[in-house]
Amino acid sequence: MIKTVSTKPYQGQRPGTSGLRKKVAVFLQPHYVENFVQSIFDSLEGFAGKTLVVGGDGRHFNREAIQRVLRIAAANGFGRAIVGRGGILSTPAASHLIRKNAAFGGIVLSASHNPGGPYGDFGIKYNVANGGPAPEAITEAIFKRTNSITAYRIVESPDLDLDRIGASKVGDMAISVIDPVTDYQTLMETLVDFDRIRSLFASGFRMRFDAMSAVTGPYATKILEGALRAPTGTVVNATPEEDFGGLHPDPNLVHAKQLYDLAMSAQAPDLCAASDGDGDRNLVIGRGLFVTPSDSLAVIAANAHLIPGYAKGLAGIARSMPTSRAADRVAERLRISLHETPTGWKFFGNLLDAGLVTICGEESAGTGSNHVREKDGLWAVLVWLNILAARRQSVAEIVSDHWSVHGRHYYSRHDYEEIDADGANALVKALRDALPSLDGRRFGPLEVAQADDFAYHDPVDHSDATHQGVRIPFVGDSRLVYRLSGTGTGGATLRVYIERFEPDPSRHGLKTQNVLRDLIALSRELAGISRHTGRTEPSVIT
Ligand code: VG1
Ligand code: CO
Repeated sequence: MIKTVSTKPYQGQRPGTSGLRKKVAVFLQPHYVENFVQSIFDSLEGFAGKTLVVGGDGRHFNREAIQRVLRIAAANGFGRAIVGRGGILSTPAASHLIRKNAAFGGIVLSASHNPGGPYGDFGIKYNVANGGPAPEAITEAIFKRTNSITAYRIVESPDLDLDRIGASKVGDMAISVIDPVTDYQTLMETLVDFDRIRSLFASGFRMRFDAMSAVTGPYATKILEGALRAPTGTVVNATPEEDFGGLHPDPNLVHAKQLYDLAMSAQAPDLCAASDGDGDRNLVIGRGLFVTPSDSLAVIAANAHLIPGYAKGLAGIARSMPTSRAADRVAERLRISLHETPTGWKFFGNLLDAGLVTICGEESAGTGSNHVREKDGLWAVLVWLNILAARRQSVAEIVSDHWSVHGRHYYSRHDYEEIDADGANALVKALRDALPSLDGRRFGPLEVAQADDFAYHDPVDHSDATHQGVRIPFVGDSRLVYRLSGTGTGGATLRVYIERFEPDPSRHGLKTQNVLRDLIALSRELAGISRHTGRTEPSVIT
């Protein structure tokens, strides 16, 4: 039943910030998926007879890809596969299943917040036994293998019925098709105070959760409207669609604009929230106030003692380098350690495994904790609900209270999407070359302090990651950061992160883009953005 099929390498199967992401059309090329999946297994050892978790965000090609992954896994000797019904598993739920079942690893099929459908994007990511994304040593080994692969192994078997819960087989490999929500919900019940949130909803608290026609729909409906008894209709766009209803499942102020407008309107519910394609990102907006993900991380950390799962205190906090330093101020006050890592959740895994940190976050709408090894969108929303239920204040009150204690980090990210890759690389190179001449330089009232190209030394496995983004801090705690995206599928995307610290509470209610105006202008001038990219304005501002 096992067939060996000869194949030839495809160029460019290098996993980026979070797995291999390409246009669907690229994945549809003959053997493209098979090459990559076989390359994953060729880069691993010791999985014979072990368990693999398989699921995806339900986008176009998800079902087909899962059938192929299962056939290749069976042919390579995995003993069992756990598959979400309908091929659906949110990224954090997959991470939990790997951990709970002591699986060898998992394959998550997702391009996350990227658009889906036949003309959209697809992605494949490998997660290791701790439930987290494979570290760079493994992703690089996989990439190497894709360049030399000559054959893959696959079993010949009929398609697995993905919609029927229960046991079956693909080749000699046992299959368990499971409900994707049950285990995840049980985990949430151990962390968050469900009784308290139920009484919050019973008291008339109103929220809207926009699942963006993506994977969190079933999770949010069952947990928010089911277990927590939020009114029916709280969760909108709750059915996962293969093309996300033709929209971009990215929970930011651009792609979740309707939700944002509602939150800013007279009819605003107490809380608006959303999650992305694969359920690992979150958006939190109070009535009249968008909470930046950087602030969200800081507020969650500062209030963690109100949440049963974290009542004993935090070991430490980790944030990706471009994330604002709001969390650093909380860590300082709590006298716990703060770790600054490169962009991408894979860099948090070792810190979490070693017990050095409890809570992690990224400016890109990612927040999570040691309960899994991925960021977790619905978890962040539940944690916010727990804080709101415990404090019985509005989101705006909680956040302004936070700023008055810690100061406010005004923060914005400007993305220049789908620019020419050569121009983008030239821009970054010019910035790097200019670094030695930047220290101490003055731009109007702004004086540069120790600019560098961020490098990370992992304190646990002692691996090094270099060239992780150019940091230009200024005296007085303002900062510019530049890096190129590692998740895009067309050209290059330049991300510019702009931050200004404001200690004075009388200046905490200003408009972010106004407060950052001079830094924004400087960000363009300093990097020659229009010269290198031909763009004078970013495509997305968050
Ligand atoms: C982006 C974000 C990063 C996040 C990654 C995966 O990466 O900036 O913080 O970890 O997406 O998120 P990049 O390289 O494009 O900046 V997800 O929800 O798309 O898996
Ligand atoms: Co995602």
